[in-house]
Amino acid sequence: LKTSAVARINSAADDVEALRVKLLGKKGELTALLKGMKDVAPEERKAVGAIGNDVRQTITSLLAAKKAAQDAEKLNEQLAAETIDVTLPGSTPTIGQPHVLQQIIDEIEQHFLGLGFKIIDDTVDSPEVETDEYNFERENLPKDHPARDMQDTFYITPEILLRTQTSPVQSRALEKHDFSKGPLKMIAPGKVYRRDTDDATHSHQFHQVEGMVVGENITMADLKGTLLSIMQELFGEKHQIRMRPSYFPFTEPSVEVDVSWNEVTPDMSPEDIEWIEVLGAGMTHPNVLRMDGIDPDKYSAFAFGLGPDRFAMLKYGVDDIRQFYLNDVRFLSQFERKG
Ligand code: FA5
Repeated sequence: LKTSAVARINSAADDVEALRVKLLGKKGELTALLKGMKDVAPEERKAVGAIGNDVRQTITSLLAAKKAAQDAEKLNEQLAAETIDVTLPGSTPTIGQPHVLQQIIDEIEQHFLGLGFKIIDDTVDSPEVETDEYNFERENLPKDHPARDMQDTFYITPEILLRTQTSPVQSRALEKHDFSKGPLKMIAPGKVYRRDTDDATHSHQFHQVEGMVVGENITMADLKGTLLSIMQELFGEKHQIRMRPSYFPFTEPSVEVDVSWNEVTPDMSPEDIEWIEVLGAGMTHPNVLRMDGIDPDKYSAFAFGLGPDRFAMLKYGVDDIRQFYLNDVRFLSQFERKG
């Protein structure tokens, strides 16, 4: 048995375990042989038993060695098969990027941080679910004010609504501001909602960036300079801005701001400039300051509300605002963040 077992183990192709069962298992060949012990004369049993043990040990260690050799061979084969061929062309993994609207908002934030503005934390002081009081009343829009119709509103209860503008953040920021530490200079980016019918330039959900500066001797010139700086940052030095008289209940005077779509050069006549409206702004109404506990004789303020969705449309030539909200990767992947 020993001789034949050694030969069989050496030539075993793969299933060492099956061979072990065959040789040493309960119904195996060695067991069968040892069953014959009962016929062996008692004085020879010891010697025969020793031979049996020797055979078992030899077979066991040979099987173990064979198994180890086979495992090593398998491992080598696997390693050879898994070797990376560095000469094969690589496949580029898809890497995500911030949404194009977030990119515009980031650019606006960076610009205003550079001007010393603070950004209002939109998780704490800039709620999307607002009260009628902050969204309208504190913005000089009492319940029966006709200008409420300018912004069609999603009401949750008669007093709670989805904010139609980021302007309520003005009051929330003012409440927390300590004027002994200097003027308030803030921006507040965020989402707003209106019951507008969606079309190419209107979405029922869009973004605004509110801005406000409150301090002593703040003038319309400060407002104009601030808006000019952000427009030129986003659209380039050669673009002009134009302020047109407008109406908002919370600012007096109020303006709407156009940015020149084409670049303006000294030799151009005014008729050649193409203007596009991008935001609303003005000098904060004394009523608003008073409701926020600020003395309008001591302080003056300007505020603006700009629409990053419209900015992105202009900047990238997107002709339908709904594209921003469809989450089509083919569309969004065009706007790779630069730098
Ligand atoms: C306001 O919401 C005022 N709160 C802005 C303001 C703030 C004025 C502070 C004065 C002082 P208006 O409704 O015009 O204003 O909206 C401002 C900007 O939001 C618009 O210029 C436009 O860029 C954008 N916008 C308005 N409605 C939509 C809409 N349905 N879809 C996309 N963008 C919109």
